[in-house]
Formats: sequence, C-alpha cells, structure tokens
Amino acid sequence: SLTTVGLEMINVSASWDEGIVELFEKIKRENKANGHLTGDDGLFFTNLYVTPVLKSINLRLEEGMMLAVAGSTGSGKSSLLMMILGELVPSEGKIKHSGRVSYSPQTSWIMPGTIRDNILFGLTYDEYRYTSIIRACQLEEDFDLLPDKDKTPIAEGGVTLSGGQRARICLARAVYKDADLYLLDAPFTHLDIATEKEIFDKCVCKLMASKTRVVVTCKLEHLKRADRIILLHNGDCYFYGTFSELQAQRPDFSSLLLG
Ligand code: DGT
Repeated sequence: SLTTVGLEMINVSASWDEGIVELFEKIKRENKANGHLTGDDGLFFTNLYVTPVLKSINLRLEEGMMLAVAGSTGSGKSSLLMMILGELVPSEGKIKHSGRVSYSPQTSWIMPGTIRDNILFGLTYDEYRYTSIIRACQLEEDFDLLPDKDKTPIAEGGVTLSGGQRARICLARAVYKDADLYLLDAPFTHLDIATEKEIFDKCVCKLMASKTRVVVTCKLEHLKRADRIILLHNGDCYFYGTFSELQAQRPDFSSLLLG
C-alpha cells in the first residue's frame, strides 16, 4: 500500500533494571579477575531484579492514526512511551518512527516565565496556530480571568495555577511543537469530565486529526474513537486492535481499565 508508517513496534521487549545486571556483570568480572567469585553467582541477582516491563509488543500505526494505550496502574503504559522516546532501550525487537516526537509527560511541569512562554517553549509565536491550540485546550476562558491574560507570569512571584490549568498548558505546549508523532501521557489528569470530553474532541481528535498520536487513556469514549487500542497487563499485550475487535475478542476488557 501507499500509506506511510507513523509508528511501528516489532516484537519489542524491555526492562528497567538492566543497569543492575550490567553493574553486576562488571562486579563479577572484577571479582573473577581477583579470584573472589565463581561464574554462576550472578544468576541470583539476574532472577531477582530483571522483570521485563514490556514483553513482545507489536503494533503498527499508519501516519495520522491515533493509538490509545490502556491498562491498569503499573501495566507499562508510561514505559511504552519512554521506549518510543528512547529513554527506555528495548532489550529485543525494533521500533520505527520518523523521529520528530513531541511528548507530554504524565506529571505537568511549568518553567518560570509567562503562560505564553510556557506554551511556545522557545518556538516563534504564530498567532493562528497558537489561538487554535489554546481554544482547543479550553484555555481562553482561563486567560480572560488573569491580569495580563497569557502574558501573566507564572511560577515564582506569579499567579498560582490549578492542577487542571497546568495540565492544559502542558498539553498546549506539546501540541504547539511541530512533530510527526505526538505522545500524550494521561493528558486529562485533574480535569472534570466535561472539560476532558471537550479537549479530547476538539484538540486530540479534531485539531490533531492528521497527526500520528499515542494517547495514554483508559476512558471508554476515548478507546472508541482511537484507530487502534493496545491494552497492557503486567507488561504483556493483552489486546491490540480496533475497538470492535476488542469487544469481540476481549468482552471482559473493562475490568482491566479500572485500575
Ligand atoms: P500508571 O501511570 O500508574 O497508570 O502506570 P503505567 O501503566 O504507566 O506503568 P509504568 O510504565 O509507569 O510502570 C510500569 C513499571 O515500570 C513499574 O513497575 C514501574 C517501572 N518504571 C516506570 N518508570 C520507571 C523509571 O523511570 N525507572 C525505573 N527504573 N522503573 C520505572
């Protein structure tokens, strides 16, 4: 086909604790050189510490598709994003994407400066792009209530933002950056249901319609609108496919989303 791949993972596995194995191997080599240890003592540490965080993950998104990453707490959703970012290096398998990634972490962060500085984050101000994004992220009404609107300083000496405002500023920052792949880790934390629904629809679905998106979310409404869903359970791929396939193949899936 003529479609371009936005993101592909082929048989990818990873664990967070490989540093410990490497360290142990180094100690073992040194001890062996000094005549202190025999060869097999490392197995104890290997078995104890290395539990894969993601196991044999396969997925393929065409450019412009939205992937919903779901699963209970600790199932590996954030780790999957870390792997795409290159922060977590796969022990096996291949990851392909075009390279320009924008990432919105689970915990929102604000740097000293104005709200606008926090969204542009060093990029040039494009009024049309900026306005569409702050509207889609429901930030316009918030700005209207501030003394200098989006030019109001935040962080030290500035206004205090609510958790929901911080979350929406961080989402706006990630969306403002021009990228081929957008990774949004639980972008709706601290938002009420109505605001979440609006932002998911206006920003993630409509404004970003042509973008390849990976969104960590367990909301049924979001899974329904995603092009593909990956449901993780203890680092295993419990399901990968479309929403109708999910309903057909895993009728009990909602029990995994509640955690
Ligand atoms: P959440 O955020 O509670 O819904 O959980 P998930 O599904 O995002 O899970 P994740 O990927 O944060 O955690 C999966 C496992 O990986 C868990 O045992 C903690 C571990 N882990 C996560 N991030 C890191 C990290 O930065 N360093 C290390 N060493 N381990 C991590």
